[in-house]
Amino acid sequence: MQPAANLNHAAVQVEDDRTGLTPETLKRAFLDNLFYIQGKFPRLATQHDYYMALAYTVRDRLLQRWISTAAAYTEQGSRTVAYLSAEFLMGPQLGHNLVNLGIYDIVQQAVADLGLNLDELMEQEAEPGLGNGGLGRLAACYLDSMATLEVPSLGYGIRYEFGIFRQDIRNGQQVEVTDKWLRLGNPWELPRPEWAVDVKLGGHTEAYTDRSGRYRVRWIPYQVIKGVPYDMPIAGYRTNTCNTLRLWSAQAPEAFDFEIFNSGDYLGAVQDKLSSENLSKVLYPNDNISQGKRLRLAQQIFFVSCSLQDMLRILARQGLALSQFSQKFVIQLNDTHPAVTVAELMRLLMDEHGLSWDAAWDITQRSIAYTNHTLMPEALEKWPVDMFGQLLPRHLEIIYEINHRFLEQVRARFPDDSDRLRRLSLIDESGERYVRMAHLACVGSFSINGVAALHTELLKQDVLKDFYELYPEKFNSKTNGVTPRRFMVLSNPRQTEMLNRTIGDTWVSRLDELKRLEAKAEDPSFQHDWHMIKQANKGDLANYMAKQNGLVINPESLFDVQVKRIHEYKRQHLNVLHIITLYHRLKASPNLEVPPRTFIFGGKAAPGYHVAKLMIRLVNGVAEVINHDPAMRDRLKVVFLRNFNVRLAQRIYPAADLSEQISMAGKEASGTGNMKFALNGAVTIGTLDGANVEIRDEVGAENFFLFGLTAPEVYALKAQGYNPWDYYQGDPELKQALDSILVGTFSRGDGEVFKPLIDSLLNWDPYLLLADYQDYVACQERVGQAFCDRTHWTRMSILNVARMGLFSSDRSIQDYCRDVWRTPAVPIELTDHAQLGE
Ligand code: GL7
Repeated sequence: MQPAANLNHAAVQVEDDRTGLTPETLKRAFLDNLFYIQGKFPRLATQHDYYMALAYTVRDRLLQRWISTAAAYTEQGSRTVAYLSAEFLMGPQLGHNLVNLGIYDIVQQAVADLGLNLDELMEQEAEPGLGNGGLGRLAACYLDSMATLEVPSLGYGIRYEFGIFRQDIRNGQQVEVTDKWLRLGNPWELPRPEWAVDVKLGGHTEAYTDRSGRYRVRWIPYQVIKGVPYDMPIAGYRTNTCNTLRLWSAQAPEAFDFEIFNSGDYLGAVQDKLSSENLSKVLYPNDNISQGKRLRLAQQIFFVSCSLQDMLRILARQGLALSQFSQKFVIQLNDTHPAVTVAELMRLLMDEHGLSWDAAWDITQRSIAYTNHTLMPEALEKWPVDMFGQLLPRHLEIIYEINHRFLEQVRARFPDDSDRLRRLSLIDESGERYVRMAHLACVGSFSINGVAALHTELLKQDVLKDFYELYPEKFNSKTNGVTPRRFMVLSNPRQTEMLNRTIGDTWVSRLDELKRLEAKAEDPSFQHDWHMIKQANKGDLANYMAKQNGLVINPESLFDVQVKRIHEYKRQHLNVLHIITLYHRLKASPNLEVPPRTFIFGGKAAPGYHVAKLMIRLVNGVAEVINHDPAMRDRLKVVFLRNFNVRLAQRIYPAADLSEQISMAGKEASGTGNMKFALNGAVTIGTLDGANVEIRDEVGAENFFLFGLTAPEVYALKAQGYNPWDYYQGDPELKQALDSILVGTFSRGDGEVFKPLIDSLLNWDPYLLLADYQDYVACQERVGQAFCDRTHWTRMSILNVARMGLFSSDRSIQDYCRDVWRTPAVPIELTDHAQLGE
């Protein structure tokens, strides 16, 4: 270990402008940054310049904590969680950092004193949309909770140049626009080129004998790519901890390939550079679908290899031996996207650091834990063996060897069970041969967890049954959670203020304390205030919808909301069938007593997922008809909000009355939007799927609108032979709804547009919409009646919030720490920077 340079005499006197939290200091720092970082003065400055000046002001305060944190971890050699994820859906940083630093109000005031508006400045930030949906957002919530709980952690992922596409709606259809989030610069990252590493791809391997006569393998790659880390500070809520999210950006190792360059092929050399940089260019926009593209596999090995090499560097820097790797780090695999970790860690330890197979395997298995996030068969990653071997020849050899040893063990435990061997093998040999990434993750890790109680049970009984029989002790369940800092404090200031006034403000980091609200659920004046807050939030969203969609929305109407990725299993089209039914009923009986409703949708469809895109088109087609029907004015409105992202989500949850969580039971692993809605006082209509089950247990069956088949009923119905046609023929309202779509009522008379969607429902209906339709519509009638009794509804809303304490990501992280990671908290003291030179 090289000694730290003695900077003592040169220690920078950190002056108050970088760390101070008084309004005066903040204002001075802000102007200083405007002049000396943005190089602007007020007359020339844009709103974006002001945003940048403020962001740097906040960043300085983060860096003070960050440096103290890094110093403490380095000195103490603290056990660290390495959270590996292909996605981190971070959302805008400015507001969230202000909340966690506890300076939101002071900064709002300071900015106002300068004649600026904090909300407007926050609008300037391009959000880092480096994820698709729940899986990526969960990773972001977990970083927040790890920092808040003072758990040493490093998030590792990819710095995609283009995050999830921006969604435009033209003629009722989704249009994708590239997300150039880095265009105006990113004040929340620090490039660390000095910690760049090389990643090999392609080529072939050679065996050789080393000087001590041992068999070794060397890998001669076709291509080498440089990974450059960019660090983002992750501040805990009112702690001094500031952890790191380290995202890797791909670069060519040299500006030119000199061999090609010397041969005169200048453009070819530059071409090579471009192709290297493609690696971190764009996020694959699929949610719960695996695409099996070579570039995607290259992205996975890229960030996994960079991250593992980085951990080995840190280990060495702290003077620890390789054998101490699993004491220093626990690696959590966020789904199978980083599962190649198992083979890459083996390779690094054996080929690059000279360990034996057994020593390397021991370290690998002790260090890795795997979270499964899906039961969808099309999301389970598998790579054609040929493609895998061409890109990662050495890893394929290692996987074959792991498989060989693994199947030996299975054979010993279950003799004469070749069927079981076939099912468990890391290689799928039923047709074209594939590497099964979930199997690799299961064999290579000490812990396997699902993300909600039901999901874990289904993993044990079905998807990972054979692994459960083999390693029951590895399995555990960790119900997801969400951060109350972003999804309550930041997004719903009115409700936050009322909670603080009623039960104090400690609930923000101990969400169980919301329980104390229960005492207020019957209090008429509390109920009145609670209702007024919801109305004010709905008024804000109504204004936004007026601007975005040009619609006049009645804030008194029931806001019935479904926002999430568009997917057949999530069944947005079941929601639409209910809307059409209600529309037909109102047309037939204009005096029908139902409360006015505003149906709100939002969500992106994967660009290649045609049926999902048709579902968006259907929502917009129904909206066009209903919103233009004078008879529906003041009764029904349908709104599709474009470009659902973290920022828009924060506007929507606080304004929702009803949360739609209507996936077919057994398909949604957990869901996390369900939690965000309930924490903002929305009541759920939902199936017994994912975390809905636990949410209902917590809030009480009487405060939850349950409908639909259960997971066992779904399996039974499918086993007995499901025929959607029977339901179509047997229910006149259902038939009328489907027929109206088919004849073009919602596509300007064009009967072709929605034919694929309806054909699929009538002939196959894999997600049992038709089977659940009647119960759903009946349940929606009960929702409508309940909403008309304001006292009753408000009471349900209060009790939902009061009983949602379990669903904080802090609780999830505590569970991981206790059962899986065994990482003690490391409190951080703010250090005097002059001392850090010693
Ligand atoms: C998901 C699940 O679909 C979702 O139910 C879960 O809440 C989330 C986080 O655990 O993970 N799995 C998955 O592949 N995506 C998800 O959102 C994309």
